[in-house]
Amino acid sequence: MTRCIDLAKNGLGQTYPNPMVGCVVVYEDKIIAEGWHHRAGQAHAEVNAIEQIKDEDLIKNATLYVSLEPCSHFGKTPPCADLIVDKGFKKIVIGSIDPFAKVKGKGIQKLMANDCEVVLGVLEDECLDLNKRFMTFHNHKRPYIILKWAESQDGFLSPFEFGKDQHQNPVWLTNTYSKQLVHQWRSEEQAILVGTHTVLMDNPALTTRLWKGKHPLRVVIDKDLKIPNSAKIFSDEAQTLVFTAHQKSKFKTTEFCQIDFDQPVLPQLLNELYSRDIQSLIVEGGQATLQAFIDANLWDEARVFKSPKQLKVGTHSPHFKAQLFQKEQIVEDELKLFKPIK
Ligand code: AOF
Ligand code: ZN
Repeated sequence: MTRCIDLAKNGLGQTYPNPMVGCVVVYEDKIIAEGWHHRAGQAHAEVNAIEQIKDEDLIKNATLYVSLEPCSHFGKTPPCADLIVDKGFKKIVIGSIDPFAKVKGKGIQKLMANDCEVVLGVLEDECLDLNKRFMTFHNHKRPYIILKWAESQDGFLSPFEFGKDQHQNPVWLTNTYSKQLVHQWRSEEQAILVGTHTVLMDNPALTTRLWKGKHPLRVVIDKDLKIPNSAKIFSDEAQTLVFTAHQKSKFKTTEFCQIDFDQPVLPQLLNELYSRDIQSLIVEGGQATLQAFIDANLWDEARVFKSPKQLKVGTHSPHFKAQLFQKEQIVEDELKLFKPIK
C-alpha cells in the first residue's frame, strides 16, 4: 500500500477533479504490475496496472492493492470493479473508501458479490491524507480549508509600526523564502480568500508570481463594494470572485456573487465554491476573517509562520519557522491567539 501511495503521487496536480490513486499487483510476494491515475479523463490506476501484467494466468492467485476503492460507475471511463472481476482477481486490498456519491461502497459491494475477498482500510489514514481535498469536498460538501498567517513571537498578527512621518507601515514578519513558499502553497490550492480590510491595507495581487504554477481563484468578501477598481486583485492575470451584498455584473475577469449578510456568511460562501467544484481554499487573512473561520469551526489545517521578532522589544531578525498543524493537533483555545493591532 505504501508503494500504491508513492505511485499515486506521480499524479500530483494533474488529476483534479479526480483523486490521486495508485495500484500494484502482487504474485508470490513480488510486484508484477503497477500503475497510477495520470490525469482526469484518462485511465484509472487499476487499468494502468492491469495492462502491465504479462501473464494473465497469474491473476487468479495474485492480489491487487489499490489506495482507493475501485469505481463502480461509468464516468469518463468504465468501472474498474467490473474489470477486476472480469480479469479473475480473487483478492483485493483497498486503502480507503471512495466518498464520491456514485461509488461510495458500491465498488466494494460489486467485488464481494462476485466472490472476491476484500481487505479494507490498509494504511487508511495515509490514503485519506493523500486525497484530503477530494475527501473533504465529497464528505463535507465544501472545500478543504487551510488557514495561513504569520505572527510575531509575542503573538501579533499583521502588525503596523509608526514611521518617522507618523505613517503606519506594515512590519514584515516573514522573509523572501517564506513569500516564495506561500506562492507555492497558493499554486497547490484552487482558491484563495481574504477579507476587505486586507485588500484595502495591503493591496495584495494574490497570484503565484514567485512560483511556477497556476493562479488560484481569488475570492474576496467585500460587503459594500469598497475595494477600488484599481486594486491588484482585479488584475487580468487571474479570475476573481467577490462576495457582496449588492448586485453587480461581471467586470473583466471578476465576477460578483450577491449574498445575504444578515445570514451567516461563510456557509453561503462555501456553498457557492462547492457548486463551482472548488475542492480547496487557502485563507490568508486578515485577523477578523481568520477568526470567523475558526469560530465557525470551518477549517482543516493551519499553517503558521512564527517569527522570532518581538514586536514590543523590537529585535529584528529575518528568520522564521513555518509550522504546519493538522486540526486535531490544536485545541480550540490556542487559536484565540490574535492580539489587537497596536
Ligand atoms: C478508481 N481508480 O484511479 C480513480 C478513481 O470520470 P471518471 O471515469 O474518471 O471517474 C472519476 C471518479 O472515479 C472520481 O470522482 C473518483 O470517484 C473515481 N476515481 N477510481 O477506481 C482511479 N482515479
Ligand atoms: Zn476506476
